[in-house]
Amino acid sequence: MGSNHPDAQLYPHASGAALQMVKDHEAEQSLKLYSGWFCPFVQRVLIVLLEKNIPFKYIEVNPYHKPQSLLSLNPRGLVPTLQYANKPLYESTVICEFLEEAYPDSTPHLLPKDPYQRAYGRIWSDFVTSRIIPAFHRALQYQLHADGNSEAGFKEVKSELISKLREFTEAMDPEGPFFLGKEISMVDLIIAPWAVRLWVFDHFKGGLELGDEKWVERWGRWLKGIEKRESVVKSTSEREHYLPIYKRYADDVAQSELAKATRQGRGVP
Ligand SMILES: N[C@@H](CCC(=O)N[C@@H](CS)C(=O)NCC(=O)O)C(=O)O
Repeated sequence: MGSNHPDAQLYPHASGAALQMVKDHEAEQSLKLYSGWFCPFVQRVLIVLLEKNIPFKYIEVNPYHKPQSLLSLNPRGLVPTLQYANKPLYESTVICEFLEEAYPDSTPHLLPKDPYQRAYGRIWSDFVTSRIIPAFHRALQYQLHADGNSEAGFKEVKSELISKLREFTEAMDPEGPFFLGKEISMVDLIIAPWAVRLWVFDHFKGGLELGDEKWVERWGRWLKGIEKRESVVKSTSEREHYLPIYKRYADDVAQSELAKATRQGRGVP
């Protein structure tokens, strides 16, 4: 690992709306977030921090050129990594729930009070990480012209992703606009970074073609609420800078832990 990692050549920092957000979080704070501006797992945590208006310091690191400062906190060398009262935490979903618990007075509350609703949201948050993200990457990394692959195989991986999005959508509160109803909650934020990156399929893979079944209208209504959410907008960089990163996934040459896991049929690292 180190500077010769093939994915290390990245645009060096956030851009667009996210650049301003980074500037707003440059001052010293006891809570520090080690981030990669492009990383959807980081964006989960940023969305929670911004939603709840929790003070934090943003620290940009390149996780493909792992600095010692990151490795000494997180032996996995992945972002997001959080430093809280000088102690490290990692794993985006763990960090998101931790923030909810460690800042009980910061609103909105992202985990519902009702234990059933809370557990229900967790089932679907887990579904995002264990089913939707792997399906997203299998479809994105599929190489039509590779040995053993075919138009039918490509259709199958795209259909798999669509059917996962459908399952997720059909589990939503029918009225919404958010997953559990009127209020935004953790599960909305856990999937948001991938939902706002679905354009990669239009750009690199000829589109997903969700169709016009009933669930698509509900998905669209949910997505509209998420896309314009301030925390989502403020944690998103300019599309042109995501393009070279996602091109490496679309060409299936990315060497990130996630890209390798996808190739080997494993789940999210
Ligand atoms: N399971 C981790 C995944 C985090 C992750 O894969 N982060 C990527 C950036 S988006 C990373 O740090 N990659 C470095 C590498 O692959 O070596 C989480 O949820 O936080």
